[in-house]
Amino acid sequence: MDGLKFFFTRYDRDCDGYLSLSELRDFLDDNLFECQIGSEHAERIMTENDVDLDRKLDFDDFSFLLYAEKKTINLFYDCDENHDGFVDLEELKTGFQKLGEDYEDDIIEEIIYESDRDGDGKLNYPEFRSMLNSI
Ligand SMILES: [Ca+2]
Ligand SMILES: [Ca+2]
Ligand SMILES: [Ca+2]
Repeated sequence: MDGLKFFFTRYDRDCDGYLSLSELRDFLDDNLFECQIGSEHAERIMTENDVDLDRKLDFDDFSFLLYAEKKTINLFYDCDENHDGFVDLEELKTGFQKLGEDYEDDIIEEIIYESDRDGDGKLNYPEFRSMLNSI
């Protein structure tokens, strides 16, 4: 499983392998990519990407939609070792080590603190994304 698949599975609540309009709305409401596309655009996004007109998005459609985010999503997924949807201190430390950067705990704490907007001590996807943009 890769990062995109992970996100897709999280929003495919009834596990039928498709995002329905309401599942797509939830996805847009979470605004993971801070792209300013709110759920009011769900209909349009569905129409633009729903090639076979069954009013559902399959994984290929979803991958196409998120093509530009793919790298960041996979990096997040690699760091989030226990796949709970958050990157915590240990996971971020290991993530940096994989990239050849060995930081002390207090540096990692600092990095998390800078980007941890909801103050829960770990990074969700939007926080992780802004962290990458800031280093
Ligand atoms: Ca579904
Ligand atoms: Ca985690
Ligand atoms: Ca957080």
